[in-house]
Amino acid sequence: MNEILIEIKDAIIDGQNAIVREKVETALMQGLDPVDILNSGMVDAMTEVGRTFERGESFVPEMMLAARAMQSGLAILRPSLVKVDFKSTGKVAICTVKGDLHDIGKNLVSMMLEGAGFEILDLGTDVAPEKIIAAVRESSPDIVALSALLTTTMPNMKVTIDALKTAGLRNSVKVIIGGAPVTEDYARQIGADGFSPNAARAVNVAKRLIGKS
Ligand code: B1M
Repeated sequence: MNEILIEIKDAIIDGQNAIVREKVETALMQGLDPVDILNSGMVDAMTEVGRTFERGESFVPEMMLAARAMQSGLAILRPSLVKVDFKSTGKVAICTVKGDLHDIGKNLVSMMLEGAGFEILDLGTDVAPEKIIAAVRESSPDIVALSALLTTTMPNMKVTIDALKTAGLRNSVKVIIGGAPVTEDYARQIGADGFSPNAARAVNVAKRLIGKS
């Protein structure tokens, strides 16, 4: 792996915000592909943090520091990942479901969708179905995009879809879901319209669902 990508990965794992920002800037100046910086340097770092957490070698504070360092790197990378088209491809209301505070993956999906010309309505993290319903009523998005990182919060995706049905809104929006524990099978089971295992593919799924692929 390119030396600077290793340095970015190590700095994220160590929670070194300033170093991450500086190294991402350097990598961009060196002409590295922003998608490689993201996938090989940054996402790899979070995967490693997850592994050490699982083995009991790191703890929540380390995860938080790494997440913060990842976000500060993403802030530098964002303009290079996102080049918004003039005409909106469609509108997406996106959030992490109720009970779930993980937002790095959701933010990446937002950025990729925004880069593909979608208008993004970011409802944030730990979002209750009622708030999503209110957003659908007020803003009429084409797609509701739900992210969950915990096996304990995944069921809130189904709760949200059921709430949309009860509110009589299910047929007015497409629902796509994703997040580390989520599978295509699960998406089918709970009646979602689409699933993506990563941020890049979420763009194709979203475009296909609204007939823009
Ligand atoms: Co948490 N955490 N965490 N955590 N955390 C995980 C998810 C965990 C797998 C770690 C582990 O044990 N190995 C584990 C979950 C286990 C499980 O459910 N089976 C876990 C746990 C247990 C917890 C707590 C319960 C810990 C505790 O307090 N005891 C707690 C829960 C808090 C809560 O949400 N209520 C907790 C807290 C936290 C922090 C706050 C410290 C921090 C989050 C900070 C933040 O997001 N702002 C954190 C972190 C950083 C992680 C890990 C290390 C990294 C997550 C991440 O950002 N990955 C994570 C371990 C891991 O995933 N390796 C872990 C990078 C990101 C780019 O990937 O989010 O998967 P990801 O997104 C991908 C795809 O999934 C997909 O595209 C993205 C880009 O390709 N995707 C979508 C995501 N959403 C999508 C939506 C789509 C489509 C694709 O369409 C709509």
